[in-house]
Amino acid sequence: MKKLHKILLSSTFIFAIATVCTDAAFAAAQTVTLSVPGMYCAVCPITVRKALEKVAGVSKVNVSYENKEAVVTFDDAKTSIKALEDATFDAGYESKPKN
Ligand SMILES: [Cu+2]
Repeated sequence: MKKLHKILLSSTFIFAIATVCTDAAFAAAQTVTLSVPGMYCAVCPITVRKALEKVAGVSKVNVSYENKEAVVTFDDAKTSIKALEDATFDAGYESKPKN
């Protein structure tokens, strides 16, 4: 019984470490480059930028009209690439992550 107790304790310990590491990974800032092909004039990038900045968890947005892309830094514990795509779509611009 004593041995089993020890095993349970150590697995709890490992689980605790794994949980801490997972949480830290989830809190990491991610950067994604979204292709936004629908931008057709100098005002479009401003609209796209404002739409992305409204998303909770987004910390930085850089939109290039010339490259037709938006570089977004976000907390992936608070938002997702899908949510970013939805935000630009709602503003009238389709976007998808570039690779
Ligand atoms: Cu425009």
